[in-house]
Amino acid sequence: MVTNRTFTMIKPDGVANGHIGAILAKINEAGFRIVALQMQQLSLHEAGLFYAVHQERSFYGELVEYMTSGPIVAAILEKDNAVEDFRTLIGATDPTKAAEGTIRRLYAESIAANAIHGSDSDENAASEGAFFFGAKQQF
Ligand code: FUP
Repeated sequence: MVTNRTFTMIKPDGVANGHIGAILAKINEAGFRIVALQMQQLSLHEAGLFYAVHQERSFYGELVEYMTSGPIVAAILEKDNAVEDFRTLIGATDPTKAAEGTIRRLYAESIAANAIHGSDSDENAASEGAFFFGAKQQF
């Protein structure tokens, strides 16, 4: 099923480095409508659940710890072809490999502290969005 929504999180480095406003502006300028938005600090339990798909990977422990190190900004975004277009907007996981002008190239610190998350499928966009937002928090 193809939907027109994706889920994003501005990660602790993006928030701590003062990039919330610039990143949200880029998201809007790229034609995405913000339909849900909240700032919060994840617990270890919550971050562990969110990244459970990566639990066998060597970086899982550090990733979970990093994602709880400060507040994040979670959002659901709407646009035609949202998942794919948003992955293009954020760029490659490793900011040194991300294309010029992408959010990670502009704002990320490293492969771990890479400024922003973007869902990689419609199915994950739906489940990740539901992890943070109830139906009454989505507009
Ligand atoms: P992406 O979909 O681009 O966010 O990348 P992945 O799903 O492969 O990885 C999820 C997160 O794990 C990344 F955003 C950052 C972290 N990660 C590392 O810390 N080290 C790695 O080698 C790969 C990913």
